[in-house]
Amino acid sequence: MTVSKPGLVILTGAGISAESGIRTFRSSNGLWEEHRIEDVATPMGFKRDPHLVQRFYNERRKQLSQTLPNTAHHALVELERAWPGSFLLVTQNVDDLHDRAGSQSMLHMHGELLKVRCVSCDTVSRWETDVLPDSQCPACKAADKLRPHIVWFGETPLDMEIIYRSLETCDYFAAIGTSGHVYPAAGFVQCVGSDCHTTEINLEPSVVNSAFKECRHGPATETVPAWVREMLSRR
Ligand code: BJW
Repeated sequence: MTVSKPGLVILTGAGISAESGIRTFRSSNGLWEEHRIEDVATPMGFKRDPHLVQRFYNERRKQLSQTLPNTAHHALVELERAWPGSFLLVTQNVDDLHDRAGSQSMLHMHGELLKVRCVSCDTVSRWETDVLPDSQCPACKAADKLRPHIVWFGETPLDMEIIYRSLETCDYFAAIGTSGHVYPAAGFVQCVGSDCHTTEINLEPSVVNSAFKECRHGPATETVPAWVREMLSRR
């Protein structure tokens, strides 16, 4: 008898990093308060005022160095290491907290704060400090051509083919700490097969919560480790 190995896809959003001290986007004191979305998170905003956008991301890069992964990030690493089948973590977060916790099979679908992309040669490079007007691309040496390696509104998220393929075949799908406002991630729950068990884990019901078979609400540092323990006891 062959026993099939269960496939698991997990989507995370800003809520998983909230208790590490990174503000979520749509909370009352969210990041967007000081800036309009269209000014800092669209290609048009960058074209209009690149220095404002670079300053915004320089500031966020600095904030990141003052944060640490929390127990929810660590629990997902434990789950990945012990999971008997295929495992994919898709994060919308541009922070590096999953990376620092030790997640391996992971995609940053909205890009990464600690990377820049050269608009001249398209090379993506790691970048931990401020981007300044005279900053040069490490690959082609062009000055003033670096942009944040972030997927802004109207741009295509990264690695979508791999993500859709994994969603179509997975047995379990969980969305953690995401409000369900931003597509295509908000529609992932609709992309899985009808036998797939879908779980929402969020502080409160998201706007797409009715699409999930199971919903768990509460802070991620409590709900995620508890869910991981249950998933591993099912093996
Ligand atoms: C806790 C917690 C705790 C708090 N514990 N939980 C009209 C209809 C439908 C779609 C569109 C439309 N018009 C345009 C679109 C498309 C557009 C879109 O979705 N717009 C909507 C606003 C309507 N999307 C795009 O443009 C995307 N591209 C695209 O669609 O390309 C076409 C394409 C698709 C598929 C294949 C090929 C091509 C690009 C989207 C890019 C999103 N970028 C951002 C900004 C990045 C810049 C930056 O970071 O500086 O990414 S937007 C922002 O939202 C960020 C996030 O990743 C994303 C999602 O937010 P998230 O993570 O859900 O955060 P919050 O704050 O919303 O929610 C946090 C949740 O946590 C809350 O529910 C809290 O309750 C909870 N929480 N504390 C557990 N302790």
